[in-house]
Amino acid sequence: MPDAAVAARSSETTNSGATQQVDVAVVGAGFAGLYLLHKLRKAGFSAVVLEDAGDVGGTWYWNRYPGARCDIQTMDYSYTFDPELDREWTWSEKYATQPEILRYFGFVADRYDLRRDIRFNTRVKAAKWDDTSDRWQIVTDNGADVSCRYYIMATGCLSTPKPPEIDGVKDFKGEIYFTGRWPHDGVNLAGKRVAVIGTGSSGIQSIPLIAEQAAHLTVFQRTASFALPAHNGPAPDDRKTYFEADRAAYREQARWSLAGVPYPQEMAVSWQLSDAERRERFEKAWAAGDLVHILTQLWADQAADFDSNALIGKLIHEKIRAVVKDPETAAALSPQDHPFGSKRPCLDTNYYATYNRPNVTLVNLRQEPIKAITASGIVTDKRSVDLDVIVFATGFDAMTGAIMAVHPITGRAGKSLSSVWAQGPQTYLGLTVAGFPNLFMITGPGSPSVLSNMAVSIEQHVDWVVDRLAALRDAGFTTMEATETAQAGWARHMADCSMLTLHRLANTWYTGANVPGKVQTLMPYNSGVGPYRGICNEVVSRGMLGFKLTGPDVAEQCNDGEVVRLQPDVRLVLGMLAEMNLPQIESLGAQGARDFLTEFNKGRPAGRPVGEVGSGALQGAEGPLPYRLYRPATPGPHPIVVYFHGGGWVLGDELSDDPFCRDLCRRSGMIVVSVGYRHAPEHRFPAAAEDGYAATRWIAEHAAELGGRPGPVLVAGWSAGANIATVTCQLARDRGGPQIAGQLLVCPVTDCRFDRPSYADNAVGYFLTRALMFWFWDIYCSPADRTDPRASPLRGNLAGLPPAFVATCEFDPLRDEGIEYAEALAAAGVPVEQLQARGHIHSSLVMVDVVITGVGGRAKMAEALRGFAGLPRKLEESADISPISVNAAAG
Ligand code: NA7
Repeated sequence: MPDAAVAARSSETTNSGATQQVDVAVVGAGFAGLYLLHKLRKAGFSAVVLEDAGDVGGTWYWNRYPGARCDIQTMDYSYTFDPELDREWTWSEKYATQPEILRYFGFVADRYDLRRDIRFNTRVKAAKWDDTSDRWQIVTDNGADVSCRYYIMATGCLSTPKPPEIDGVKDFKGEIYFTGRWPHDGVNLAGKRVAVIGTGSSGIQSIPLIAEQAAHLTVFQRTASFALPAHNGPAPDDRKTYFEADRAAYREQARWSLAGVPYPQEMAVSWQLSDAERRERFEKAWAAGDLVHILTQLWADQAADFDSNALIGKLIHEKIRAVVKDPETAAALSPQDHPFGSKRPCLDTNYYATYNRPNVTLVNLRQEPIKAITASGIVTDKRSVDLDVIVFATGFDAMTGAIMAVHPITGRAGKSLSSVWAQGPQTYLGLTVAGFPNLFMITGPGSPSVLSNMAVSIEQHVDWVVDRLAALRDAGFTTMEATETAQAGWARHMADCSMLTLHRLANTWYTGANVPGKVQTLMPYNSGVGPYRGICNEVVSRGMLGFKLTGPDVAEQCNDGEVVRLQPDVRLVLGMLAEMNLPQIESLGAQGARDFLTEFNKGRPAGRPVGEVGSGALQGAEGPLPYRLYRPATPGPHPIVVYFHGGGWVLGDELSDDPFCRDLCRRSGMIVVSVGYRHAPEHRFPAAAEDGYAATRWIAEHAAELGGRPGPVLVAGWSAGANIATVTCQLARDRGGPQIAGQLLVCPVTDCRFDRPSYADNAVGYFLTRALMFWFWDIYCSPADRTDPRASPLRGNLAGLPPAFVATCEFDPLRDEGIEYAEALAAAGVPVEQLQARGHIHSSLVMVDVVITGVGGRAKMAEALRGFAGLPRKLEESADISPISVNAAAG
């Protein structure tokens, strides 16, 4: 049905006694609720929207404080489901004011004749699932109760204001206002002594305008926010031109982007840019006045890396100092306690300059907390401020508040949502909750919601939910419920994602830290609307994975499981590789595969700087071999790690694991010497193994010349390189040296058998394939030689080997032989630490600056090397941000 014709369709609701019977009840007539109603009607469902307010608009109905505006460019904060609607409405400004946004919702409601199915001034008092009828029973405070098959919370993320939490509010004799519940006919502040408590977006937008009216304004600030000038006015030409060039393409790009606004993925990391280049990017972002721009376009690691993020903080502090004349006030306004972007940054108009006005005072609550509100004003530890008006800009019980606190929701077996969420919100996809059949949330906790352009996220949710309801109906199902397995998997995925960004380091409403006693967890999904959309689509394409579907006349369907088991960044990398449609390496021949690897490696981030990089030649088993040496910036002599690169004994060279060698050198504070051993097919088994041993002996003998610490060396390697490293340990033990203090084996090849489960489970799809391993083995080693411990070290004598650190990855064909080797070492009495990297693939741990969730693992490997060398394990205090578990399995 064309969108414009939907208005004519009536929602055929019926009244049975005092109860209104509908297919779907929706709570909230804001951005989400309006589109839901339209889309439900279009899909042929009867629906009612229950709305507490007197009209449409949701958060924009209530938030009428002076200066209230959108902080996503309104061109992007619009419905896109109907291109005609998109064309009929033109925003007057880059960031529309609250009244204009409210007019837009009124326009939408009129255009699709939505109001006739919205019950205004109607609050839901309770919602209960009835197992016998498979329906929700909704109790309202105004008019008929409602019985519905599906219940959808379109209650918004920021709609339940937080209570003031300050003693004495009731004693105050003056006027009290909440920005989130501002009087509709405005407030006259002229000539009054006004206080604003709170300096989030609402405070920062309203303070400059309140200061213009009030006789005196005192701002009570607990946490300074980062604010950047909005530079409001007409929509900027560059964005408008981009949009108008191809509106449909622009909207589609937004849907698959990170934040719901089309911007390219920034590739350059902070340390690759000079100071001047960084400043130039920052100035451009500052001039753009666009949160999405400054949050995503400065440098690739700005949201993930603490040090890179701190560079932005310093540049913003400079800006604040340049505007605010009083240095003490400027310092108080400069955020020091959270990374930029980890708490919602704000857009302002004259915010910092407002503090230069003679009628404005900033009170820094970190230095003088509020003691109480009294009849005449506010008393802090250091002063008493007499007031006529107090404005609370103190924020919301975000995300869960509107769903949970508004009314009791009771699911199966009488369980209440608040009891199920007592330890934090549990959802599947942020859309559904196990135990609450046919209950849906639009932009609920666990979905991108507030970390995205809400418009894009809302439309995606509404489309997904209504399309599912239609598909359910067509298949004869009447209930849909998330499984516990799927929900637990989503919680794990959310926890993995939360390690990717710095949000966890801030006290913010994103984590619930603003509400006393609220369980803290990163509530929005932080890995982007595009990836999230892909996951929701995958749930459908995999047969409604993680949902149980039932109906009176059909067999129950439950395709149980977890939709994402990979680490989020590994999933992205694999997705990008799949899009590149790369050839099968084994089809290229040895030289072709080597050329391919060289080209492929050109696309990865360059390794980070170390003290010095050198190269030279050493003596291998049958002649000179090239090496690359990485020296730390710290004074030596350093212990030496002899490193063997990966590549199946066929590919790679002493340079091919360059970023990983640099990372090992930086993190361990040791010299890393990467050896260019000989490859098959030119030099088949045992050339690589014998070169490994000879190179280690040579390096140990020439340690002092290399600037290293004389004495035992360490060995390390990845994949086939780890095979060479551990074979070297066996040979060194049997051939009288050199002394090796420890071995780091990353995803090692340890045996020639291919029948372990990991070979079957991870045969394809995780970069290193079973076919490629077969090819490597065939080229390197004839079947008769493969059981030789120099090829299959698992078959050798493991007693008396140096202590080992063995890292394996869950989605790697080599996983099981690596674990078996670690266990065999331990059984032979060798001290072993095992790292089993959940959700990772064969190359995860060596993909430095690409697989961020591998950082914790890389830190642990470096620590292990230091331990082997007798150094304190930690080079520097570094936050452990890895979801990887390390089990000591000491022999
Ligand atoms: P926010 O961003 O939660 O800001 C609330 C502000 O109020 C923030 O500065 C809080 O400091 C402060 N606050 C909260 N409680 C208190 C008490 N008890 N005492 C002193 N100060 C307090 O809400 P907004 O309404 O400004 O913005 C919400 C979102 O709307 C915004 O992010 C945009 O997405 C649009 P704290 O930081 O907790 O120390």
